[in-house]
Amino acid sequence: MAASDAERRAMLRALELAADPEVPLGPNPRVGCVLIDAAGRVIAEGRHRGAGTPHAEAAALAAAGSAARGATAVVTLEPCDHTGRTGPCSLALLSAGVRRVVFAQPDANPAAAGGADRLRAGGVEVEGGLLAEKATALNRVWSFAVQHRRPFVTWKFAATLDGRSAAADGTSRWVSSRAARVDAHRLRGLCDAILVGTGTVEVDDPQLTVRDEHDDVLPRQPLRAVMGLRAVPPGRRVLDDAAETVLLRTRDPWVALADLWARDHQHVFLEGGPTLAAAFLQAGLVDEIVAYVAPALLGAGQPAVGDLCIGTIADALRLELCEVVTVGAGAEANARLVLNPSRSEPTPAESGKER
Ligand code: AOF
Ligand code: ZN
Repeated sequence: MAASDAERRAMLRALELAADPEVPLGPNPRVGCVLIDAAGRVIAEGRHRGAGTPHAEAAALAAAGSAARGATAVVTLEPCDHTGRTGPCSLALLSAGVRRVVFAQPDANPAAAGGADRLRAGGVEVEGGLLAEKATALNRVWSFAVQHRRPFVTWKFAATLDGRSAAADGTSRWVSSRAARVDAHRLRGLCDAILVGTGTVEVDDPQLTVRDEHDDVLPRQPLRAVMGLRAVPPGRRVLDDAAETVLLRTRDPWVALADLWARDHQHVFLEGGPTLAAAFLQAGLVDEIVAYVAPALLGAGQPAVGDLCIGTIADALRLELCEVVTVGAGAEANARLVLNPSRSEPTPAESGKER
């Protein structure tokens, strides 16, 4: 039976619960659940509050108590069917006597999937896919990471209009405006690991923390990861106690991501220099690009990305432009571009034939 209007309303509420910005980002998805009775009235609500805490369904069932019997559970993610940090929601819903389950996104995690089948086998009516795009968008990083079994990689860089990240004499502070740097810190804070190479640590000595607009270090910090075979010189700011730091003794992007994945990290903010960026791009391991472009020209100096071994325009790495916004105003104004590295075909004007 297709979803009713009441179930649709309940799903919109469940999505609201799932999107709670107070819930810390971590290895788990954002999930909300609303239990409604046969008349469409809300019996109880639940949301997932971070790794190790009850799943949204379990939270809603606990709030409903015996009133869950005969109810419909409306949940943003297919109920899980595994014992991970907590028990299977499929069995919890069955033993609570829920009559019907409506979910949005199918469980992307192969280890936990199968809840819909288990519930159907137990005699529960199950309907999947209601407002699935909204739920999937909410968990885009989590869905990608559990499917690919590696972290989602956002490569962030700041450059001048001619793509330079440092001037000819090596100076690079500050390419982007203050407003752009504050914006970049906000994005850093949404990731769970910041990755740079040993070269960047040696040359720029960044602290790699998330700071607010007053430059104060925020309480919750992503992991700082430094990859490369060179040792990190003592006294570097990345080794301070403002956040945890790991040293990944590899130059191989796949090895670095496997290590971060094994540590439960799902969203890597790649902030390395041109060599590291080129290595990740060539390995096909950049999933999103955030570029801050300053209205300035250098004409010489270090490019934002190193050699990609592309010799001719036909081989250019084509990017899909997803968003262009102005960050800051007046002298502070920079452009923020969000791009997707999936290859799209060049238009004839771009292909160089007309020139
Ligand atoms: C959540 N919250 O509300 C739901 C999840 O390690 P565990 O036991 O917390 O299980 C995590 C998996 O459970 C997760 O990858 C997803 O597939 C499924 N459902 N997870 O964190 C929830 N419903
Ligand atoms: Zn569950």
